[in-house]
Amino acid sequence: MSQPIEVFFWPTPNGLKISIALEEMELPYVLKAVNINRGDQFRPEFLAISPNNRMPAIVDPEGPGGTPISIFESGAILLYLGRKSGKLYPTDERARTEVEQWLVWQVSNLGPMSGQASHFKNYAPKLVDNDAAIAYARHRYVCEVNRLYGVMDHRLAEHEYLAGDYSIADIACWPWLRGYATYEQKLEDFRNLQRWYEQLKARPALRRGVEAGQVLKAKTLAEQTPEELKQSAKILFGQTAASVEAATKQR
Ligand SMILES: N[C@@H](CCC(=O)N[C@@H](CS)C(=O)NCC(=O)O)C(=O)O
Repeated sequence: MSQPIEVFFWPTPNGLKISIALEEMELPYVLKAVNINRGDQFRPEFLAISPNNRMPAIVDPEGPGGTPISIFESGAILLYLGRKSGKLYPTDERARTEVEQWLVWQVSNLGPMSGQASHFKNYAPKLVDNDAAIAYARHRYVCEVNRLYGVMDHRLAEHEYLAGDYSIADIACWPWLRGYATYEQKLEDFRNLQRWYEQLKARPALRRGVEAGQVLKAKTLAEQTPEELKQSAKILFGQTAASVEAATKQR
């Protein structure tokens, strides 16, 4: 039996991509909580494997040549897992390139734009007192997410999945669709996207990946003090180079 892959994880959309992929690929794994609300992403041992102070990251004890490897960035992790398992990432060059296009599209478009849309709806109003600026930013990102849903909807009108067969490209995108209401979108406006979303949601392995994240979060939050919870906005927002510098100096 191979050793489990350690996943440094919090159940946000970027984290869920990895637990879902591991379930789908039937690779053994263990989730290690990186509670980003508590500042775990700045812990020296985490920065050593994820210098961008963002989760997810993985350590595969049985990496290339049988020795450990660590990887950060969800896209790079999905590509690695696809190569390792031989699943959900085709070997044919044309098919592979198609998957890579949609995977890179997700990490550079759908994820960041949805994240900003959520920030200006859910967090900015509690952080700053400037309704006009917030309304502008909120509108800008909600429109961009809407455009991106349109792009996916067109693609899925003619394709069952985003890139050939079900792949790591679909897994990268799906967790970002879960919060469509948070990004102020109506899924029923995008019939093909809705069909794809529901189709994937019915997959047992995908559901197990989501469930594993929820269990870990509940357990970790139960251990967090109310004082720590109050500090989370300060930890998450307004990070600068100095935040990383200060954390790095602890190493
Ligand atoms: N491009 C990165 C983005 C990862 C990312 O943004 N992770 C967030 C949670 S979704 C995080 O770790 N946030 C911690 C923080 O903001 O300090 C990836 O795809 O892995």
